[in-house]
Amino acid sequence: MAEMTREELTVRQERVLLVGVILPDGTADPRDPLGELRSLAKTAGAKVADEMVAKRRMPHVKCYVGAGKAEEIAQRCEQNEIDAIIFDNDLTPSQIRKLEEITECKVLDRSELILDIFANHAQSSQSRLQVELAQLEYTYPRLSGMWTHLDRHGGGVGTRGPGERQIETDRRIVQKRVGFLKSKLADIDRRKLREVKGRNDTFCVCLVGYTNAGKSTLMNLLTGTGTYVADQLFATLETKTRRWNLSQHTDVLLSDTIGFVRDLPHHLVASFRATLEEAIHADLLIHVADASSHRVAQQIQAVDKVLDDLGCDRSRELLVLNKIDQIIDPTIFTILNSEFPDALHVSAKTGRGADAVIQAVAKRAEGLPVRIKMEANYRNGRLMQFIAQHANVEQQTYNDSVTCIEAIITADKLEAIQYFGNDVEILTQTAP
Ligand SMILES: Nc1nc2c(ncn2[C@@H]2O[C@H](COP(=O)(O)OP(=O)(O)OP(=O)(O)O)[C@@H](O)[C@H]2O)c(=O)[nH]1
Ligand SMILES: [Mg+2]
Repeated sequence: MAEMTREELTVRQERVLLVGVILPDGTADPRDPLGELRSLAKTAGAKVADEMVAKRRMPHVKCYVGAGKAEEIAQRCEQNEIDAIIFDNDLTPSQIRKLEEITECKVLDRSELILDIFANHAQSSQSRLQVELAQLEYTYPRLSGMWTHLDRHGGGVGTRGPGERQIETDRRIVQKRVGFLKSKLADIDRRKLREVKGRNDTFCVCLVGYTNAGKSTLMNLLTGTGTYVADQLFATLETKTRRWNLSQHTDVLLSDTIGFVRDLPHHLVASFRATLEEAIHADLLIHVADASSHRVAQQIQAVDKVLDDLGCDRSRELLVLNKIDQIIDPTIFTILNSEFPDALHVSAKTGRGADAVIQAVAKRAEGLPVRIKMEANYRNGRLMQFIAQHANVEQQTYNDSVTCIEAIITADKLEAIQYFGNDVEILTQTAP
């Protein structure tokens, strides 16, 4: 069943017509309403052969667009030898069926297209299960409609036609599979949660942001590793975690996650919960945004919405405006500064601004530095080693078995020192 769904709805190598219906409360870009859908379609491997935009006050109940427009779409499909029509809006199963009937073409909506991309990009068994679940839950209602034509050959009132039986068999198979996928994913979820919670001694930072904002590029810049980077949407589907050496004294964990997009299908967010577990439990989120996009404010808003839905604590968020190397007009900086006064400006490509990111993260991870004067038993080898590694010792004197140390140390390490035994005493604590 799942295999059939995937093949049924894929648009790879197909000639497609893009259709955008602009509604008064729509979130599409007014300057280029189909821009994002075009990128999504290309990422999915489709050949965009034609595009149409229509304005409506509200969706038409039967086929989303009006009857006249549906006919026009059908004509354009014939003229341009279109295989599939992709709507920028989310359609109901019956609207899709009606449009397929009128146009004699395969019709997909925006969520199905995103699901198609995810299905193509999913590599780990976990992300494959997640995509399959989202596909079954989202696309099943429309596929079940494929059997309704058989109903006409059924018996009279009260008898069950072959179509109806088929729907029921189908539904049972799908429900069983959905149950199986959910329980497998719940296992993975629990395992992931244990893994994330098990790291409670290490500060965890997670990169989040709109797809194609440059999260993976920034990850590579900061940790010096090779994560897959591509100028396409949803290049990253798996979460990758790396150790990031922030300073002489501190290592943190940095995770790169899946990108977000406006109107992300609800089922997809739910299914990818385990992948986003890192973001939910991170000590700090680095929200990466593409400052060179004129849609940056809307993209930031879309990401924040998903983070809120996931229950992330946004007070632990650091906004990073990336791709500043592409901004030539200085007035853009003035606008960005007034809209996002606390954001850091970086270019993950050239490395500009990386130091400021490191410092900001260090400040959160380590807390403020303090000057301390402390006494301890110098035979406490683990403590002595910890201090040598994590503090800048300015003076150290010995008196019998007691050593008196003056040092500058960050707040997090100072807290850790209290756990090294009863023979440790902090005498004074002042600003450095
Ligand atoms: N000019 C410029 N391009 C950048 C910068 N950072 C990233 N890019 C480019 O933007 C594209 C997307 O970068 P990625 O790092 O894959 O973006 P991502 O946020 O990880 O994207 P997904 O994983 O698809 O969500 C690539 O072509 C990068 O080379 C930057 O600072 N300046
Ligand atoms: Mg990426």
